[in-house]
Amino acid sequence: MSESLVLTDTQGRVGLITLNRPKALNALNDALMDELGAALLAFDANEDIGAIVITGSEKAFAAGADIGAMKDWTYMDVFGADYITRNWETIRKVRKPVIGAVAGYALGGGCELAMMCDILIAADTAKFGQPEIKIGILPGAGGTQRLPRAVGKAKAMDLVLTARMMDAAEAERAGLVSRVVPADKLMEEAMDAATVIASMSLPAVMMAKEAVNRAYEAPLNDGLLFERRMFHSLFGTHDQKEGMTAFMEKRKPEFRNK
Ligand code: CO8
Repeated sequence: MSESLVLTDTQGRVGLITLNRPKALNALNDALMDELGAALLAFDANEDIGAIVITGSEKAFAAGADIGAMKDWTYMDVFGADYITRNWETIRKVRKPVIGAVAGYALGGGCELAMMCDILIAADTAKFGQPEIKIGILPGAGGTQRLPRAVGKAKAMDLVLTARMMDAAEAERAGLVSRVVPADKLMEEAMDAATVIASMSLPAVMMAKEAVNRAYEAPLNDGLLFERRMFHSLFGTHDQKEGMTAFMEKRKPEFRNK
């Protein structure tokens, strides 16, 4: 039997997903994306899990979609069928927070996958890029849309048109990643951040994620209204009462995630 292309593990309330195609630098093919989608949805549905971490290997988070698999595709293979696309967007269905822990290359579809995570923590070895132009295509899973939103048009255009890579320090300055840490501390940092998130009240965490994402999708007035309604609705939860009561009583809250 062939080895899984995606490994899963749990640590407390954190679900860890490791892309496991290291010899091909985690090049993303259908089989891997199917396994990744299934792992994400399983953790999302698991009430013992409060946050998810996705990582790759030391050398590569993922070096892009599998060029060998794509090489002979025709227009109708890509447009007419659901090759590769069928599980590309599954991560967007996940309602719990997803942290991307990136070491080494995050290129093409790998960078696009990273950008679909809610928080990116990078090792100082991380390299981000959208080099598709070098092989006669353009980014096809959000690279031309999410990258400009994250780093601005100037840098996105530079990366997409020249295919140059951006190192971790530049990615942090540009706002693509939230933290850069030494490579040997990457997993500790990512798991710690996920553990902190998973210790919060799940309804508040899920609504906060949804509300921040709204900022990318809605005009300010709509986003503000959405946030306000989410805020109101949390007053219907046990955890709001418990969180505020615990603060007043100077003790740790005991959230029930409801
Ligand atoms: N696809 C397939 N195989 C790959 C890929 C890839 N993207 N990247 C690396 N590999 C393989 C290599 O072929 C090599 O295999 P082998 O050992 O059998 O020869 C192995 O991984 C190791 O790679 P290298 O020997 O090249 O390692 P280096 O350290 O010399 O170089 C690089 C590392 C710079 C990362 C180099 O491998 C590289 O440039 N890779 C390709 C990067 C790239 O162009 N990525 C974009 C791909 S296109 C894309 O992602 C479009 C996404 C659209 C998604 C749309 C969905 C809807």
